[in-house]
Amino acid sequence: MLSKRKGITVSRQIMDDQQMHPDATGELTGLLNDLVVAGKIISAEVNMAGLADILGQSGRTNIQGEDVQKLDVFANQTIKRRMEQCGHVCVMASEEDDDIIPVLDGYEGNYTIAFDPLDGSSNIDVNVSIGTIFSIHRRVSASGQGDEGDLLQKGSRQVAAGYIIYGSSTVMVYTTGNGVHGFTLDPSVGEFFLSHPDIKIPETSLYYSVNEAYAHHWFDSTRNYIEYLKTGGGDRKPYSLRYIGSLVADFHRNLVKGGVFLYTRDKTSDEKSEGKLRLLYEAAPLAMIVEQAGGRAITDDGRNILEIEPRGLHQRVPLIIGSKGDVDLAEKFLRGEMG
Ligand code: AHM
Ligand code: MG
Repeated sequence: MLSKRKGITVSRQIMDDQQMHPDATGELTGLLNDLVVAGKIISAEVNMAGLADILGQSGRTNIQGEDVQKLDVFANQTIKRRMEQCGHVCVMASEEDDDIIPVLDGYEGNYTIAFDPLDGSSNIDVNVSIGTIFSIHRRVSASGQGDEGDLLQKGSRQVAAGYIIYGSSTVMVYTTGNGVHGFTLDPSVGEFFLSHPDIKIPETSLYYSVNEAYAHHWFDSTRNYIEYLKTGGGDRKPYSLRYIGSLVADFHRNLVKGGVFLYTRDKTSDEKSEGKLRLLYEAAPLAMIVEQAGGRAITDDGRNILEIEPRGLHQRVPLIIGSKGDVDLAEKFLRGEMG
């Protein structure tokens, strides 16, 4: 039925999702709709990236009437401002902030949001796709301002997760646990329209995404797995490497075309002893999306990402995510069943 409809807006889809939950109060719908607004504001700013230098910093103000800021700071502030007064959130966490972020007094709601405001930010200055990733849980505390405990919930308890990718076009992908849908922003009318209904990630692929420069630091299981993928053999085709260095962009390509992304532990560096990516802002939300699309997400010691109990807001986690057949194969190498 989904595919027969035409011109479906993201707001329409969010309301349809709500109707699948008879007890729903509309709070999650309201929250997601406010996130859509934040995404549009950030998208407009991203599209102006670089022009500030040409037009002159003082000559240009942004939508809030302020001087132009760095994009990652702008994205962070935009989401915080929308969420703190939307009335549906009790506490927030951002990859860019050390501590939990309160909401405005009197506006406390029943949900929490954790977000990476602009993932892949090292790519901002070079016109490579970047994106906002978000993860939403129902609060566990009773009322008032939320606390860290509300945010430190495992990924399997997420009620919604998604991302907005600012690329050749702006695309929002989200799930509320009833499949994954993608929407493309039509900038001429400022509306997201359904472009990728009920996304299913291909079962296996011919692409792997990893920073291969770290190969000499990898554990043998990772090295053997990648070697196996890229060398092919028998009637198996060799895989190709696709690595953008912007997780949200690498993930989106793999979700649509099939592929496996890895950021595993690093043998030599303490700093990367748990990989680089963050559980709350990156791994858990993308894991919910990939599972809803028929894929898998695990750590490099075979744990399901969605079952990890977070110990801290900025906890890092090794991540292997993508097409189910490719992740299953990685697991065999991790277990020593292949290699
Ligand atoms: P960021 O949140 O500071 O942008 O860092 C996360 C990014 C991911 O988007 C990307 O997958 C990874 O860092 C790339 O790291 P590396 O340069 O080590 O390959
Ligand atoms: Mg990031």
